[in-house]
Amino acid sequence: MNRKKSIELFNKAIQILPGGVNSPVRAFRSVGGTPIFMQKGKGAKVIDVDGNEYIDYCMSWGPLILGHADDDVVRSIQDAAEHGTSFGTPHPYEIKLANMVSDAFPAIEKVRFVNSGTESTMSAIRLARGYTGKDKVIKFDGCYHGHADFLLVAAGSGLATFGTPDSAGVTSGNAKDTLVLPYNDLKGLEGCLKKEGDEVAAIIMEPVPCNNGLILPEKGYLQGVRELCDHHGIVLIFDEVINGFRLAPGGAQEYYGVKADLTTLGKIIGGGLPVGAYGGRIDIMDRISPDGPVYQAGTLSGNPIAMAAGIATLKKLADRKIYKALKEKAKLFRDELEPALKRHKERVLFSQLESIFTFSFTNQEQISSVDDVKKCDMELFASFHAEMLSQGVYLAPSGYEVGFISSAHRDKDIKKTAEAVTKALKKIL
Ligand code: KE4
Repeated sequence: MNRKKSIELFNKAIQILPGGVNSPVRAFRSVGGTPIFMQKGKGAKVIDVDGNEYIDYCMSWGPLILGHADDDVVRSIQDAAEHGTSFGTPHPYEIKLANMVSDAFPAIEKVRFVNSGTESTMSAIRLARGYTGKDKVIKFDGCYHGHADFLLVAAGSGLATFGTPDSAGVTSGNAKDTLVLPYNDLKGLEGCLKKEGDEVAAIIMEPVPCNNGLILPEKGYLQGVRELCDHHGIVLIFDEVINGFRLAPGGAQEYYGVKADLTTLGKIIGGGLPVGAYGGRIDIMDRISPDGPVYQAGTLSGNPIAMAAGIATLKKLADRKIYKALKEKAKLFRDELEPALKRHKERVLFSQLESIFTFSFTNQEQISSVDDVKKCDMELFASFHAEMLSQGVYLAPSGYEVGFISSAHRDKDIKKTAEAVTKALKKIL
């Protein structure tokens, strides 16, 4: 494929933007080659600056469950923009989107909008510490919760891609209150809480981790964490920035029937615009300024255009028909892949949960922990990624990320993708 313009633009970008990007994982560092500059997207397709077309499964890392430039979402943005972009005052759309979020997540009795997933997790943890008066926070290895200092400890996503679980610039003072435990290890958590439980303000976790590929919770694990939090008076924060409105309208909480005390959201609730949110039990949320002593603020929080995009998106998800369609698309994908996956079953594992999937180059039959992920061949993933690109399929440029099917992916897109996977696996394996 001709990528001349992307290369030219990248050479300009690296003069002024660190790594030529505004978010590290976009830099293609773990898959090699030059990042591709996109020009336009519609439905399941994206077109790069050289005019090459791809079927997209990165989907802006999760927000675009309706696909690119959904007509209703675009129209809602246009209508909102004509009335002004931002007022720094309350706006009716904030109430509307908040109620839509709460309708989907019964555990969210009150919610505060921010501008990113990072802001939502950072604020939720400050709130949990303010509410409990305790300092320590537990996270699980390989889960990524954005780039707040105290969470850049054994994180996944971009950091896992660079294989540097800690980040420079995070002081030991900041990291010392963050305990990192293995995911899916209830015994380990129980043991840790026996010692540290009295000092732990919160446990934050991706119920279904999607930043080290796709890791599935073992049966009873999430319920077990819930019970340990109840026993020790610990605030359970489910980081549903990816899971929320993806696994089901009510995210992992609806999907697995486990309620969190606080929930963080992002991505889908902004419909592709910058929106994050944290919310939960009213007795906790009432501690947030201006009602309570825990401070948190944001110039563009609840921005009316972003709210409008979120409202248009959640409106289409509310009738739930889309989730049935996504399930069928995901099944079609797996069925079409079956022969190739069987042929190469010693070399590649296809993991899938609803419309989330990942390809891991390993002979393992299941990925249940970061240690399992570390045994995967990321060099092979890089070759796979390049092969798929050459066949017009855009996967997230990292073996630690996941792919997303949207309601805009048609059966013929999925069949074409499965053919491309079959050819790519044949070539690289
Ligand atoms: P943002 O600050 O990037 O909006 O959200 C941080 C975040 C929080 N929680 C979870 C579970 C997340 O997955 C994320 C961000 N996800 C990554 C990719 N998986 C964003 C991509 C990027 O960093 O560019």
